[in-house]
Amino acid sequence: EANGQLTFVGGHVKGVAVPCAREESEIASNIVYHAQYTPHFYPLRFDLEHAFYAAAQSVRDYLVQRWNSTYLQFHKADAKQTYYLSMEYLQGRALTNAIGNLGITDGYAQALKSFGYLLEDIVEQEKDAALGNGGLGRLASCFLDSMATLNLPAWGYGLRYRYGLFKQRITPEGQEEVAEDWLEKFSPWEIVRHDIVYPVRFFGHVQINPDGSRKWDGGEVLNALAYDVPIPGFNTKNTISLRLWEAKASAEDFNLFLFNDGKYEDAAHFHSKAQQICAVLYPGDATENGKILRLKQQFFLCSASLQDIIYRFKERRSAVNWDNFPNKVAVQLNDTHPTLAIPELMRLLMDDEGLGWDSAWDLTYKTFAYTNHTVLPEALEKWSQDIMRKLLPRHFEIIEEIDKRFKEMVHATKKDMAGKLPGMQILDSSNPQKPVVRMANLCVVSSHTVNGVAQLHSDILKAELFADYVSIWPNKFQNKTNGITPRRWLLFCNPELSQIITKWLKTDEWITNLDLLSGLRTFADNEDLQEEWGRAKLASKNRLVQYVYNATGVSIDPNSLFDIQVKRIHEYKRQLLNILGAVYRYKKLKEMSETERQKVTPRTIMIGGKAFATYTNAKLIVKLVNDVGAVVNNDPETNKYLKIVFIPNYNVSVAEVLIPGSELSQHISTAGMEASGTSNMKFALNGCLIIGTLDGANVEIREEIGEENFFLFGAKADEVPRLRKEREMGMFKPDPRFEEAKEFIKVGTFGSYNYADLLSSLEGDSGYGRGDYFLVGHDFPSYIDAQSQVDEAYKDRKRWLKMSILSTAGSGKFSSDRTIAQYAKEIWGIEECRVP
Ligand code: NBG
Repeated sequence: EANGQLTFVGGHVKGVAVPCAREESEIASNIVYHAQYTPHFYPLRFDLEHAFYAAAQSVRDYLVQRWNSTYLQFHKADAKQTYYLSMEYLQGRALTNAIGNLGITDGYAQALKSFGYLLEDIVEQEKDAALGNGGLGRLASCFLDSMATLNLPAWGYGLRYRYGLFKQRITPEGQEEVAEDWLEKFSPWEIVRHDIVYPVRFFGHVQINPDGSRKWDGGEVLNALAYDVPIPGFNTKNTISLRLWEAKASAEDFNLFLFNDGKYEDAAHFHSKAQQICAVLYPGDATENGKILRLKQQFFLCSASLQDIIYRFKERRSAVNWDNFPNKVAVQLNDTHPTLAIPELMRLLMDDEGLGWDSAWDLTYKTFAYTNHTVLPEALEKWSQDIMRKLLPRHFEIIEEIDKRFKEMVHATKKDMAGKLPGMQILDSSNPQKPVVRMANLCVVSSHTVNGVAQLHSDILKAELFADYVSIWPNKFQNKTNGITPRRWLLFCNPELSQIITKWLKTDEWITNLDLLSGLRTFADNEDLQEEWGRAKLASKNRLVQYVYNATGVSIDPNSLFDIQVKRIHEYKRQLLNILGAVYRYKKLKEMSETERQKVTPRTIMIGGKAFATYTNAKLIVKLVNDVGAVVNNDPETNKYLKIVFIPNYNVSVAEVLIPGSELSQHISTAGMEASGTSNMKFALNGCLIIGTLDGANVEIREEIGEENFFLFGAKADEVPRLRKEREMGMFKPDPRFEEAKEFIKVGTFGSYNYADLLSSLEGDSGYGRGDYFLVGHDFPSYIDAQSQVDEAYKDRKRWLKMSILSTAGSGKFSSDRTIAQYAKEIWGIEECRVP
């Protein structure tokens, strides 16, 4: 409007109900419309792949209208809004989720059937969007689902990586990484917003104006262009955005003169720089170039998102009163990767908007909150001061000033803590050769709230990593135990079990109020429920049998116990403990007579996960699992009783097949090292029992489902330091079974590859990555004992089914709806803003 206020023009705003087709015929004609009029393929063809794209585009139409209404609703209400900043999102596939959340799954199934296609096959056509690594990225995606479902004014910001997390191929040498081309054709969900573009600068210099104000100038400037992905809530019209930034150079940056002179690469220099930024997630950072590129990525996300947030803040009011900013904006930092948002907001407020330091700092402090997701030292980001100063000269000045003022504050108001400043300050120059910026410290000093992701983890943060800050700001630290969306992780991936739950609870309200699952406890002994429960599990197991066969060529027995460990491969997650246990099991089977073997509970052990491309030991673990499997699975004497399968290319879509079919899952990290874990919640929710340590969210899961339904083993977090010390002092005596398992590998049972290097990480007295830092040897005997208890429990089918029902019944707490409601109330201060 003339006064600059935003209103929507066009047909759909006033009084027009948001349509949502339920009729098969209307859906079918929408699909046909897209096949014909928004074509991306050869004309007059409509095979499975074409049908998927046309179907997805037609779903997007329904979403677009809801999406616009949601934007308008937030705009009109001028509600305080949360912006979730994350370098990672593991969205997976979107079709099942979208039609499920819209409640039009049956309509789509029928419409597609009228073209001769099965919805299940159409769904398989979609690429898995893996713009993330592991738990932290999938958590961000679950959070978006809950924000939309709870009708919260909240959004996600991320980067539109050209290639997602690599595709994992398994060869005789182990893991091979292949670029994952999720945008090979196009993504039917995203909408490019050609008019949402912000400049992002790198390098250059700081110019000091006559009045003392500062301006960052020169260097390289690239544009950030917005791509929006719709995030529909369940059973609501609210549809929020995941805004992903792509880097672009402008046409002026293309040097036509050089091009015509035959200097093609030079001519497109800036275009290639732009392409590098969003090429891949976590580019290798061993070189200085690699480090600069990663920092560029982080800053690119932060700068574009904050400019956009400020734009929207201004758009929603005619006169800007900056004091109001933290009443309208909350920014959540998903780990330290988006930390640069802090100095960037300071810069924008001071240098562009003309605020003084004190006001800018006050607003910044009230705006940001930070979630820590790990205590592992190698994951706590530290950036070289030299690189930071070069790439972001103005931000480096601001960080220096924040650090200086923090130290002054401590000297002035917390004198007793002054001695602790070397560990607390942001800039660490203790090594003059390698001065660094400690990003977690910057986050803690600049955020109003800091949280961990499970109770144990939050306690460790307060007692150890951030203990000194607690003395300064006792109320800054909170816990927000992670959660998972029950839509994707039960309703859609396990329809059989969902139907049974709805039938027995006589309501489907559990889908948005997961605590209601506790109602199943009353029926845990009921034989009819147990029978139905067992049948649903078997159906999922059969689907998994088929999947494993297609993916690996290995046939597995649906009547064996399905035992799964899937997660990123890391020494602290102890896939080595799992495989050593499996090797031990195999050796014992070999030593038994056939009559003895017949009494054994048959097992299928499945291990899956990706190893970081440069993480040598993790890659060796992948190879070892495959080598062990190749021998064990082909041993006619024992392979009725034991199979060991490596599941290649683990990702969100694979998880959706594995988790429903699982009976036992392993969450066996060294206590104190896994911040939370979230797959443990998904497995438990699907009636899978857990063998695990008292680590991360395992502690709370065990509390909720009952200790008698959890196979516990291993050292406790508070014992770990002492055990490491004893080990260093040469006081550790390994259990003979542990030695036996290692020896069985060393003698070449599983091929000619020499695993001495890998196994030596479990030997010697001390050191990170040596001297068994992760206490595999210490926990091995109790692990083997817990596994024997599993075997016994499985023989009693009634008991097992009861435990399985109780696992699901106790999983209510682990809904991301609960987690997000807590963030909204206790950190962000935002409220529901529902599209009528
Ligand atoms: C991971 C932790 C997990 C946790 C997820 C989500 C990082 C840095 N951390 O234990 O390892 O479940 O974050 O909070 O990815």
